[in-house]
Amino acid sequence: MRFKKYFSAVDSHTEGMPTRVITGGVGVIPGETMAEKRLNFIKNHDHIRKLLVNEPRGHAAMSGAILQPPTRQDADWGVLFIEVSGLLPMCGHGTIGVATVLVETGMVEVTEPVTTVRLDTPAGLVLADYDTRTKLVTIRNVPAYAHELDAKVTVPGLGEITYDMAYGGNFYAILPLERLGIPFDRAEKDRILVAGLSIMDEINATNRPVHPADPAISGCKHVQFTAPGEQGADSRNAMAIHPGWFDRSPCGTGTCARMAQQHARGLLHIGQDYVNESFIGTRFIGRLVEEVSLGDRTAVVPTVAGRAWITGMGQYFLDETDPFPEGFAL
Ligand code: PYC
Repeated sequence: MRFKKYFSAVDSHTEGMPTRVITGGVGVIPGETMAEKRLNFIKNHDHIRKLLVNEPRGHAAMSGAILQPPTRQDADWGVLFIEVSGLLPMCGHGTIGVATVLVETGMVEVTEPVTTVRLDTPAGLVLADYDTRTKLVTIRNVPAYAHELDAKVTVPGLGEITYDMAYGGNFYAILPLERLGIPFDRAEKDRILVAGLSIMDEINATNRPVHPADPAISGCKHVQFTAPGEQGADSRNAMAIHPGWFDRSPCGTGTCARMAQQHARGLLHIGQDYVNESFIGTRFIGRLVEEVSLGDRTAVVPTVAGRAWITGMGQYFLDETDPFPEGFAL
């Protein structure tokens, strides 16, 4: 046996959704900003992502974060978010996982009762307040905005679908699941997923969203099917994600996009809490804290709070004779 690659990681989950935090083995990715490092990684190092998230080391809904030195002086760490669909500009559950790992393993200086971790992400600076009394991590995300309300797309097998497109660190097509006549029920997950993937394909082919301040952020890989909230939640979601899985958490950037959409519709005010529930019943508490400009758009700054738990520490290897150097997906 001889190792070609060797990575160290701290595995965690945020309200059910995994974040494999890669603490060593990747090296420093070239780039003046985290956005540049993300593009460089996509072009030259994507085999590392595949190895770490695909089977047999990962699975079809695997997600992670690669720690990097920050590119800006006001940040503690830089982060690249990896998952089976590629490299995300930002990831909310991943940020909560990274902040928890950094604090609980002592990789940042810890202050009681709240430690603020400043993360340099490809989408911008994100602050994470870790509360040592409750384990609750509250992130202050990059600005979110409603990109288009009541957009229409014709989808084979579904007909004309009306949806809202909103950005919360990634682009989200948002629509009530009821509109497709499918019950909000995990037993229906296969039908929901097929519909979500068809909708995102058509949107990307005909009305691909592009970020107003950063054209490198474009395209829709997430469809947020909503259902009315129950027992104190404002909304529930089945978050269908490319290439074919559901977020297990309520989705941090998806919750931010949902709040921006609700704000644009006059249904959510600055300072109001918004409880978003996942397909497995876990919750994030969101809030919009201020209005800002984003290019030529009006945007909102969201916060999202949730908890993460460390599940293990791992060392992942690639043996030089391994026939699957990038893993595989079934
Ligand atoms: O929490 O932002 C999020 C997220 C994005 C994709 C999966 N989770």
